[in-house]
Amino acid sequence: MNIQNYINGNFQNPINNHWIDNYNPSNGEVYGQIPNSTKEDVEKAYSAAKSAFPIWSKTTPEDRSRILIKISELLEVNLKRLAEAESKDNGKPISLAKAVDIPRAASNFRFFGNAITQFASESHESVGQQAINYTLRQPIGVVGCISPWNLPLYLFTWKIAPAIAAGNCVVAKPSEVTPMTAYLLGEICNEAGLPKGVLNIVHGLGTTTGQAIIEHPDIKAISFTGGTATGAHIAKVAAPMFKKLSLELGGKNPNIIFADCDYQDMLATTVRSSFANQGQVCLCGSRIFVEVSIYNQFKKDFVEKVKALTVGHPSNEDTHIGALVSKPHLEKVKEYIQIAKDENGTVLCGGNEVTIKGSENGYYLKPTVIEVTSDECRVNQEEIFGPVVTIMPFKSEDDVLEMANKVKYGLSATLWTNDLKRTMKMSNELQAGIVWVNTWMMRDLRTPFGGVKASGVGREGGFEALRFFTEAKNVCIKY
Ligand code: TXE
Repeated sequence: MNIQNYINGNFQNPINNHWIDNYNPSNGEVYGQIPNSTKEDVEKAYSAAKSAFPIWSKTTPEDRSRILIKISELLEVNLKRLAEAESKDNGKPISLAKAVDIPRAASNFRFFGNAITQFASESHESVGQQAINYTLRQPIGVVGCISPWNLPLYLFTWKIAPAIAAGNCVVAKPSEVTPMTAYLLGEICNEAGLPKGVLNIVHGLGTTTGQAIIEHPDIKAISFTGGTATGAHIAKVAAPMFKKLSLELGGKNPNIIFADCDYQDMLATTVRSSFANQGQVCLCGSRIFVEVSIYNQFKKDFVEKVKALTVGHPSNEDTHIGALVSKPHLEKVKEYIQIAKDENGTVLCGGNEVTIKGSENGYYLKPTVIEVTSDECRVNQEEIFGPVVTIMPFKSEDDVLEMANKVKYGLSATLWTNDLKRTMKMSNELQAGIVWVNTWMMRDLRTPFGGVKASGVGREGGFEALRFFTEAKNVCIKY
């Protein structure tokens, strides 16, 4: 199926009529084409957004809210169709797309549709000076949203929903690897009555289409989720233009297990936090540290559970582990397994590709557990972003804290313990934007979301996102 750009409420071909193949990771076949958009297409999208801005930015929060909630409802109505498209485009198990990705996209619109009606200005009476100060929260104008392939509609809408809720108009680019549900979102926005030009979706490569968005002098803010190297590049390009940036980048998250935890709960969740979406979630706990007294027991039980996971076709309801997103990504992950072996790591299970009958050219890899002897080896330091985790024992709180923090990333951390003192100490000292204690991936959309160090700058979620997508202006009136 070929898809088109969505500009000014219309679906259209790229100006140069150049196209990129879109692959189905479950069988390695090309199943459609997407626009290979250029600077000219981005300019067209920008013009549409610019024209829509004066009216959209003056609509009431209630009017915007009504449209966002309508989009949310239509995403729910179309859940099955969207989940199937997402699973085919990305390789993720259909059960995951149905239960998590698409419902979350709907929640994003519902949440920000409601949040904007509660996003109140602050005011202060400056006692003694006979003045009153208040803060206007004004939309920025035209903003850029660029999203990755791992959670395609989930992350695309996580940016778009707050941007338009706050009164901005958007030029957005989904990943060229997984464009399908972003394309379908355009249809839904039209049906929900979103005015033309408020959202414009341009498809294409990062280095051309994405680059045109970040270089555009009048796109004043960029919300980006993707790789750390791309984030650094965006920061460099954007700095001389003083663009506002929100960068959600890679992670190498520690999963720290103490002997006093609820063992069965921890075990089941650790399987999920290691391999959900084939380990292609920036929040996956890819470095597992286990207190030495339970290390051997954990190793045995964990490997047993991982071996029982079903690697299969993404459209099969029983599949736990679907296909990796692309051939180059599969090759990258396999390279890391070799690097682990070269660095004296022991592959406890997995480590090799899987052939699925009827889909022999799909990108399937067995979930892989590697026992490492040093926390400093490359597989423990670099983001692999696949179904590969490392495990190693630790002796004390201080030892594990040091190892957990000794990476360039700082997105999330998971802690398993029932000791309150330890919980407080560790959660204060772990270098991460999110710390989960005795759970993983439990999300409340009101909370701030983002990382420290090489995991990015800025926070998404709740009022943080609405603050990002607005400029604060102080007005001081003397009376
Ligand atoms: O990401 P890219 P890739 C990590 C993960 C993965 C690695 C690379 O480790 O293996 O990043 O993945 C657009 N100007 N994460 O190469 O390139 C691109 O088109 C503007 C972590 O797929 O960063 C896509 O839309 N845009 C992550 C988006 O950026 C550009 C999720 C992300 O692509 C651009 C995904 C440019 N010059 C990968 N170059 C997470 N944090 O969840 C690329 N893009």
